Amino acid sequence: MKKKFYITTPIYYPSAEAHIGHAYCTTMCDILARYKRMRGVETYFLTGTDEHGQKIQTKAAEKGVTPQEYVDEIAAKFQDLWKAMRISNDDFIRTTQERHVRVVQDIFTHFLKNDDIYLGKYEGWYCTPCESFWTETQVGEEHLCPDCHRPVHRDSEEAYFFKMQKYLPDLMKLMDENPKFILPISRKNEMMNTFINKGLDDLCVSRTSFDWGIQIRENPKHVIYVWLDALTNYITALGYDSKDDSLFKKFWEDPDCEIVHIVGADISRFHVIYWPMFLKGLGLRMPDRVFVHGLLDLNGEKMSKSRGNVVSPIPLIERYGVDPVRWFLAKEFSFGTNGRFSSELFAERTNTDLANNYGNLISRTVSMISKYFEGVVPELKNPGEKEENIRVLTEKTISQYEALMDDLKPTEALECVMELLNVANKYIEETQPWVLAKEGKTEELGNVMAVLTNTILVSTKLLSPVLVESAPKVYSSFGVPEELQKYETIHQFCPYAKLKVEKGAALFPRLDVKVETEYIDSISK
Ligand code: ME8
Repeated sequence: MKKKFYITTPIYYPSAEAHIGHAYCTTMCDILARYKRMRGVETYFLTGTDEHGQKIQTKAAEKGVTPQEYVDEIAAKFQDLWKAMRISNDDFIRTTQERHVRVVQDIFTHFLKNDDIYLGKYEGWYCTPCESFWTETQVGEEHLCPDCHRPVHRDSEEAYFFKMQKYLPDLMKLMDENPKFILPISRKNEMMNTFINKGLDDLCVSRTSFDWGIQIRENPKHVIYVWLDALTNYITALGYDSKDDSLFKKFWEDPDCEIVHIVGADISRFHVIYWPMFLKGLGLRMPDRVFVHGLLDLNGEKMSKSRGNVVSPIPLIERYGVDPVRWFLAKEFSFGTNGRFSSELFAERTNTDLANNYGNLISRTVSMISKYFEGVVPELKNPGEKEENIRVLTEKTISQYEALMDDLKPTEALECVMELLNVANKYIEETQPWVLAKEGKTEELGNVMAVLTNTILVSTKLLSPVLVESAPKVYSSFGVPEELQKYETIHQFCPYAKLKVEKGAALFPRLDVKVETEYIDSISK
């Protein structure tokens, strides 16, 4: 494991309000960042908004506000959502900020001087009312604008291009030498077959048909194409090419920092092909991994504002608290595959994992310790085979969890913890503490309570990157001092003797699936 960790989300377009799909990616990054911090890895977590481009300009005009006013309002909403989701980002970059704009202009100048970029002509099908170029496939045989459906005509405009062939050998080498550069591994073939092997045209990196973008100093009628502007956020946010570049030195230049970009499948090619080429042109190191996560649909349909089917996380958080929402996103489907949100899946996931497994174990254990030991966690004395089995399983769970988290498989890591909790629930059935109590077998009964407490608190540590609100509540109901909340103590077996437990309200009340399904469906629009 490297000593440092730099993790990024895509910077989202503030062209519409954030929905649960955006929250998905940001939450997964947050979980990974919190996990690394918990392991003592120096971590930097970046998210932000991608604020330039024609779409934003058009939306602002429709609303009768300036583009800047428009993005200010939506960027603030994104930030509010991240607060509500308890996202622990270290910075929030906005591409309209001066710290970004100036550096992007410098980068463009560098590319021009370095002969990476040349001035040429962009040719395509042009729609005059929409001021947009379209490709052959987009206009179809009838040659109609895919947006307004009016006829288009062949046209060309002056534009700058980035030479794609120049760094292609470097890109191929990068992919060959680093089998984990694109993750999941299956995405690599897709990338090679769909894009790289078909040949790469030079990338158009400027536009003259609109002006809401970063101006090219050398030729001010051009603005920089939004992807060159957007991708560079990952370094401008760290202070690349600025007076204070200490974060850049620390989290980009240091080979002992693992750099991970998490992106949705819709934008993987920009990160896997263009971004490494831009970095090569700048003479900078490559990220370690580009992890491509799947997309979330709503009841089997693609989520989109225009279809009127999006779910905002806010009403869910207001009704259920943030943890069930974070849990659903992390656990419902494996990171890297496509998934689904539906009201039933949400309610059932909450019930199965949080109410019936984790929550139930906690409430049973707390009640039994209160009933049989006056609320004081007993000491483990002369443990038997069952206790030893759980100790071994706990160790195995910890190491599997760590390996899976480090390998960017958080869903599977959480599943291991759920299995440990399941075993602990079964251990109650097997040992039947109520019988031990009746028979006066106090030492055995105490051991069961000590082992259950240990299992709960080890699991709480492992789940704490996800369950940010509940983990502190569990610690407080077991009276765990700060020292024992530290991750370093995780390998101690049953160090919790003499702590005083306190019965509280159920952490995860069981949801009535029918009632909650109706409620959630009423707020999805
Ligand atoms: O593409 N399910 O911004 P964007 C899961 N500005 N994730 C989803 C999702 C869904 N239904 N919908 C969106 C852009 N996402 C550019 C990025 S980066 C230098 C520039 C997530 O607002 C997913 O991570 O369209 C996807 O890649 C990203 O939001 C796209 O956000």
